[in-house]
Amino acid sequence: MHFSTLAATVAVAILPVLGANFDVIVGQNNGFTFTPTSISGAVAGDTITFTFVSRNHTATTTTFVNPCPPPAGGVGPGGFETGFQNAVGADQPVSVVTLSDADTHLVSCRQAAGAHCVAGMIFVVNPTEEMSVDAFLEHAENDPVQTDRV
Ligand SMILES: *[C@@H]1O[C@H](CO)[C@@H](O)[C@H](O)[C@H]1NC(C)=O
Ligand SMILES: [Cu+2]
Repeated sequence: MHFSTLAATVAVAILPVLGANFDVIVGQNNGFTFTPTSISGAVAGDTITFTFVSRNHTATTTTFVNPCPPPAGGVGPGGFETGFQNAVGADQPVSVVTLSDADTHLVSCRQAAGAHCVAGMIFVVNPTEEMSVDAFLEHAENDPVQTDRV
């Protein structure tokens, strides 16, 4: 084995495995939005860095059919929750979530008892043909729980 190949092999064995990071902007242009609306190919150990740029939002895992509002703490397994991140004023808070699997996760904001969610504030980790951004958005916008509540 050539020395440089050996050195590279040793380095790979010793360095910790670093996951990929996905950047998501929350509330761009003061909207009820996650930008981008989905990420694909995310696996365990990858991170999502949510940067909150307006209002006061969360990124919280929820259910596909009745997503609004997402429950505090998020829906598991593999669920996550950033907590409320207020960007009113100068701060643009950042919340980093580490994924524990490569599953599909449906994410929404739980501000205002689900009103942001019904307004279309949704995001999908690893969408599928069935659990697509469009299908999830339709469930959010038509959530009967929220309709009853408002
Ligand atoms: C953000 O929203 C939450 C939930 O409505 C609220 O409890 C919290 O006080 C808000 N934070 C700020 C700084 O306004
Ligand atoms: Cu929100």
